[in-house]
Amino acid sequence: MAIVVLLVALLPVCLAADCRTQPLDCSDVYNSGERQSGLYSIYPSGETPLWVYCQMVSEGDSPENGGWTVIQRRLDGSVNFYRPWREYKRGFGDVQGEYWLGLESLYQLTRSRKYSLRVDLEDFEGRKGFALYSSFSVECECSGYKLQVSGFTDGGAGDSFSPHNGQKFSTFDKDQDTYDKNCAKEFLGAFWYSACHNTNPNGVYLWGEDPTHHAIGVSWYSWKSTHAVSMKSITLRIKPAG
Ligand SMILES: [Ca+2]
Repeated sequence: MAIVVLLVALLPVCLAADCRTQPLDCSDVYNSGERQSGLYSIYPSGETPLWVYCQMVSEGDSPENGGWTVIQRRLDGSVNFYRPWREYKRGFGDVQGEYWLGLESLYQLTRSRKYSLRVDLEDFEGRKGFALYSSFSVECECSGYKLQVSGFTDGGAGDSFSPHNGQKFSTFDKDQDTYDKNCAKEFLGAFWYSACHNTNPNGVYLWGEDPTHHAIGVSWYSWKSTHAVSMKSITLRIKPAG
């Protein structure tokens, strides 16, 4: 009996996932009372801190407020996004500017909670649009960091992400697409390419419309009906669903 009592005493007070003391993502930071968008540490893997940009408040649209974790951002072409697998796996860039959070962190986050995804776009004429997805997750590296995305809501930009549902992630040095060539090399990016893309968020930062090299820019086809127009900015951010 004494042993049983001792074992019970040694158990954590709470076994539920929400007993964590460190924030898993920006929604935890938000729920702790922070309302200022900016840089915060989160703990997707439970131990190692990761700096990210937390977008606490959206422009005017109150239902969208509440601690978004930015997982990808392009703003000004200051960071090179044509990088190998190991970089896309661990993440790169400047969390105050352009960056990619990292596939392993995306896997760790989305295996812990159910997330929604929002993609915000702005062109060089100042026009804005977005796309919202009620479900977003990334499978393990053992599955090629396969993408699961669904539940589209149109924010004026149309749906260029759902066509990539079910695809594995590809970089120029790891071809997991469904094309007989290498999509990452063809279109100078890294993405959940099929054969090949409806959007190229990690493509070449072009300064607006440039049809010189087909579909290498940061395009979102359903908004512009062409791959020749590259975005001024694109942000991918996630928040626990519901
Ligand atoms: Ca291929």
